[in-house]
Amino acid sequence: MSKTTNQIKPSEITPESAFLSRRRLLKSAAAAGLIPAIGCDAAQIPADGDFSNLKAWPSSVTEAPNSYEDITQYNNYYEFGTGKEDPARNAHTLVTSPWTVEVTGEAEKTGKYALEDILQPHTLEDRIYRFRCVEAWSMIVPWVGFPLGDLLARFQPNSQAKYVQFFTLNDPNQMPGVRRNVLQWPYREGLTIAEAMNPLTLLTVGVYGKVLPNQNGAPLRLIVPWKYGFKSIKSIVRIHFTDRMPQTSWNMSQPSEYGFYSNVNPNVDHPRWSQASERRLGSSLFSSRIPTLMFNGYADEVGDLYRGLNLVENF
Ligand SMILES: Nc1nc2c(c(=O)[nH]1)N[C@H]1C(S)=C(S)[C@@H](COP(=O)(O)O)O[C@H]1N2
Ligand SMILES: [Mo]
Repeated sequence: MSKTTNQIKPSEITPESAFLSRRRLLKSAAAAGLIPAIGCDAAQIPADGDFSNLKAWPSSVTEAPNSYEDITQYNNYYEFGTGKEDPARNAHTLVTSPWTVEVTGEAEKTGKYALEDILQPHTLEDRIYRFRCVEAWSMIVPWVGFPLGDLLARFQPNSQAKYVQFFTLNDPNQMPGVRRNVLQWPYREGLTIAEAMNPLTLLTVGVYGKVLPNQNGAPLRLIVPWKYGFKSIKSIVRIHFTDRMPQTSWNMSQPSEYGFYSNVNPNVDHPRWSQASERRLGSSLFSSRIPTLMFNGYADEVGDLYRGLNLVENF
């Protein structure tokens, strides 16, 4: 991966080894009953960018995480350009504070919420997830966040709320990429309400124990680890509860290639390439590709959501 002009000083990054050993320490302390399994610290964006008291999530994958550099220098964020190195170079113009999220549609408590109020009652967790792009590269990422469902419940969605739609900021002054019609802006995505409430679906504010860099979707993004990466929408400014299957940017641009569900599925190929295997980012170019797992390896957790659904038709 080549260097960019927007390098984060090494001194600002928790060394990966220190981060991971702190994580092991937390985990064993929790197992020994030394610290409560559920923390009671209210979540907030720390001024120094460094989260503390993260609760280590027991179900994290044990594969070695990718490097901080892989995760933050090779990105998809079309609002800042379509090249993989464009977001790290360009996303410094995004203003992430103050940040407001608007809640609309089929819920009791709609309105505008400051980011602080969104985060306040929640406990942040450190979860190491597999993350796979539809383009067949993948990473292992230690995200910081809390279950989206815990937030959605606070808005009291009503019985008409069958789906949830999300929107990214759309500001040509901050986002040079939205001046070109490569996608329909604002970037939008959606989930069924059951997918949104699944405990794996993570509302994400950090990576490697640090506040999310802009290029990874600061200050608030989704991570849906059993779906292709484009479902994991960045820099969310609106959450909309609806009774219909909502529009999603990639489906609008190319419906035959990008379905609403977009569950990782090695048996259903993209029309232009195979989805049976993937290339783990950062591994040697000469190493062979690894097989892609059904639901990206999360079949035990989410398989029940799709019982009886034809996954070839509902791709
Ligand atoms: N708003 C917005 N969200 C987005 C995208 C984007 O272009 N705009 N790209 C998606 C795609 S295709 C992927 S693979 C992931 C990449 O996330 P990462 O850069 O943190 O690895 O973000 C997703 N979320
Ligand atoms: Mo992607």
